[in-house]
Amino acid sequence: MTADVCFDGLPGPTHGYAGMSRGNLASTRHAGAVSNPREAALQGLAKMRTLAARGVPQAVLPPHERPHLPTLRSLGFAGDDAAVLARAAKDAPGLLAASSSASAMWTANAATVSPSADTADGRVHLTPANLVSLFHRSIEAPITTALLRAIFADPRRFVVHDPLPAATQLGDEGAANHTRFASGDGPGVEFFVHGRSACDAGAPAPGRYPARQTREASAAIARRHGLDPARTVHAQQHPDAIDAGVFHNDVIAVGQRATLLVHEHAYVDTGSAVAELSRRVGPAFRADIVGDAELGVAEAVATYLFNSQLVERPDGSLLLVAPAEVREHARASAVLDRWLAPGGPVAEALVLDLRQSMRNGGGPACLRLRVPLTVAERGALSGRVFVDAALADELEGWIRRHYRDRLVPSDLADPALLDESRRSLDELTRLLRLPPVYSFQRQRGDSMIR
Ligand code: SUG
Repeated sequence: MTADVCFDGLPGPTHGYAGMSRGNLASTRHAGAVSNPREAALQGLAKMRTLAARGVPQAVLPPHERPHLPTLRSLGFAGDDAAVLARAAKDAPGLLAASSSASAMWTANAATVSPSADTADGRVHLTPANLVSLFHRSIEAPITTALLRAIFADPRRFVVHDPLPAATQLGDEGAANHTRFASGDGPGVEFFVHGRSACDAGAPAPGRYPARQTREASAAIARRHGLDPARTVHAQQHPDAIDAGVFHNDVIAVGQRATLLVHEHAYVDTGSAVAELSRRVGPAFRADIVGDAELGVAEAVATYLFNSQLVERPDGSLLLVAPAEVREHARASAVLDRWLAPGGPVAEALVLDLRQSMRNGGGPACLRLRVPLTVAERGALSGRVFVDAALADELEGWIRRHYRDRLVPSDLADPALLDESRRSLDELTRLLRLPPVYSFQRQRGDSMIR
């Protein structure tokens, strides 16, 4: 029996608003705002706690080390740590902000995952995303790879590939552009969505904002995971949707098992994509296509209705985990009510306050990476990553002890913040029983911290 384990990213101690993601309207709008890292982490943890309490297999991925001194040093800032921070703050505050981003919290961009039922060698395949479209996100790839290799360590069951080569032609943003459908426990159908084709100059492309995922990247992942081409579907995002702020597919569509909730303008040809999925998934497949008259693309982007999580309840019906913004918008709220009506695709909705993350364009679905695992595969994971009430309590205490409740850009140059961040991650490494994955631990020569 395979079930999705949701790996949520815990927002880190340097969570802030630097306006670095062009095409992500919330990120641009909140540039320079005062952030509250403690509240961000508590909101993320509350989501994990709520879903774990409902029996959803819930796991956690730790924050990355930030500010990332190796990145700043590689950019030519030299001296001791305090001098590196001071020089970067003076000469290139944008690079200091990029090196300090807590963006690894959005684990839907951590990797693309194919379960063992879908792959040629019967192992779970994970490709960490290279995230080359944005500098602050590209820094995540090596540490995500190290973390996934530490957790999915058993080579008989798991393959954690290297990220794809770091080139814009192979831009890859992970599971935010990938959905797996299935009607039973056998092989599923994997749906890959790209924003542009790097090798086809004639293909449509957005004019205003970047298309982050290329068709070539999606195809390479399908190949290296050993997927059956007959069970793989590719679709291109509508360029106008990207230009309206749909920087990932999960801003305009969400799917789970045999259900897809999608906006009519999500793809260049939404009708064909849905028909193809229906043909390949089989009669159980069900798509709810929301028309522009019911909710415009701009409204979908503003409310993040489609960035809800769809989670299976024990009876197989679907729970939708939506951001609070949906209920504050009459038309988005009406779509949710229609989905919830008898005979609709959703049995129940949970509405959560994730505003700290939402102000950076990260909703419930962005904060989690789904990893479909059999019971035996679950048992083979390393580390103490499954969230139960006891771990949630410990994480809450850890957040309250270490996180600030106010951060502004000038704080990033404060060497005390770097120290706090490192001390907190050292403690977290022990709490989660992970090996030393952070560079400051490796430099010290730490072996396994227990
Ligand atoms: O890549 N925002 C992230 C949000 C990622 C959302 N993920 C999914 N849709 N799956 C991004 O645009 C903003 C950081 C800043 O501006 O400080 C940021 O990186």
